[in-house]
Amino acid sequence: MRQGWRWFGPEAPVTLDEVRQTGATNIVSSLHQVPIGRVWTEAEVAERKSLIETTPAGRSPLTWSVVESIPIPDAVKRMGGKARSEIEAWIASLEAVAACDIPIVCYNFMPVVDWTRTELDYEIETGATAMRFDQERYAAFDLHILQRAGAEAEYSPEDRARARAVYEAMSEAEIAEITRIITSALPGSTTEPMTVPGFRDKLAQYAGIDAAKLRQHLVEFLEAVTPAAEARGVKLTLHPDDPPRPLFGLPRIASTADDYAALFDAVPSPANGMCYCTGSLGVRADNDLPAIARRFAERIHFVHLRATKREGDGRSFHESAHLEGDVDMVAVLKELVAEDRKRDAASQMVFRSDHGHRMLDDLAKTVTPGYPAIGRMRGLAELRGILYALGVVPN
Ligand code: DNO
Ligand code: MN
Repeated sequence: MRQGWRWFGPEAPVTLDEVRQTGATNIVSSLHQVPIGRVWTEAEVAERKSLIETTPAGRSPLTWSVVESIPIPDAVKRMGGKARSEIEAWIASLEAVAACDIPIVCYNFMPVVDWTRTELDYEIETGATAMRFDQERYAAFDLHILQRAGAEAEYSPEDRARARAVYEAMSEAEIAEITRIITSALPGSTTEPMTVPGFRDKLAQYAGIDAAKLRQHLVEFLEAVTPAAEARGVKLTLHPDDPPRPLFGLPRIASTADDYAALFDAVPSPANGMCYCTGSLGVRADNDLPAIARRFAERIHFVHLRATKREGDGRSFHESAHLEGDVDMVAVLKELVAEDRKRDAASQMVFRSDHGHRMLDDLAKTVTPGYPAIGRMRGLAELRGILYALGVVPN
C-alpha cells in the first residue's frame, strides 16, 4: 500500500514540505487551475510533476502517482453538444499525463453536482468540526430555494412538511450559506460553480436522461478512452457517487456493487478500474464494504479511506473519525492488503486518508473544506497503525 496525500497545488494551505512531515510518499493532485474541458499539455503536467518531485537536499522524495481528477464535462455525461470533441480533449489530457509516467487517473461521472454536503463545519462532540449531509436541509434547499421543477412529487408528505419547517426556521444568512455550499463546487470538484438559475438550466438539460441512459453514456465514454489508457499502461479509476444515491432528480450510477459490476461487464479492459472510497460507498447501509473490496479487488488501484456515521433514518450522515464510523476499516484493509500482496511494488494500491476533521490549530486557520492537514494526518496515522498490525509496512 502506498501512502497518498491529496495536494491542491502551489496555492494550497498545506505545502509539499508539510505533506512530507505526515509520512505520506505519494501525491494525489490535479491541474486544478485549468478550466474544465481545456486540454492539459504535456509541458504543464511535466512542470507540476517537477515541482512535486524535486526534493530538497536531505528530505524524503514525493512521487506524483495519481491524478485526481481529469474532470469530465457535462456534455459528455449527457452525450450532447460537443461530447465527441470533449472526449477527444479528455484523451489528449490523458496522453499528457501518461507521457509524464503518472500511472493512475481518477474521475467521476456525477451529473451537475460532484460531492455534496449541507454543512462544512458541523461541531461534533470532541469540539472538532466535520462535514455533514442533513437530508432535511437538503430537501429544504431542493424544494424552497432551488424550487426544482417536479421536486414536490419526489418527497413524501411527511418529508415535505419537515423540509418546510426547516426552511422556515432558516435565517437569511443560513439560506445564503447552504446555497453557497451546494452550488459553489466543493474542493476538487469536477463541476463548475453555479448560480441558482444556472443550476435549474443545467438540470433541464438532463431531461430524459435516466440511470440506464447515463450508464450507457459512461460505457460509451469508457469504450472511447480505455484503449488509450490501456496502451499507455494507465489505470482509470471511477470514484463512487457521494452520497451514493440520486440527488436533485439526477441519476447516479456508481453507487453500488451492481453499478460497478455492470460497468466492468460492459467494458472489460483492465484499464477500467475503481477508486474504492469507503466514505462515499459507506453511506448506504446496503453496501457491504469488505465484500465490495473483495469482489473488485483486481480493479482497485486507488483507495479513499474515511468513515461516515449515519444519523436518524439513515439518509443523513456526518463524517466521523476514520475508524469510528459505520464501516469496519480493519475488515476493509484486510481485503485490500490480501490483493496488494499479490502485486509488485509499482502496481500497489495508492491509498489516502480521504477528508479529516477540522481540529486543533486548523480551527483557527484557513483550510480547504474537508481537507485540513491535522485531521487528515490523524486519519492517515490511524490507518497506518492498522496496516502495521496486519503485518504491512506501507510504502
Ligand atoms: C469524496 C471525496 C471527494 C472526491 C471528489 C472527486 O469522497 O473523495 O473529494 O475526491 O468527489 O471528484
Ligand atoms: Mn472519496
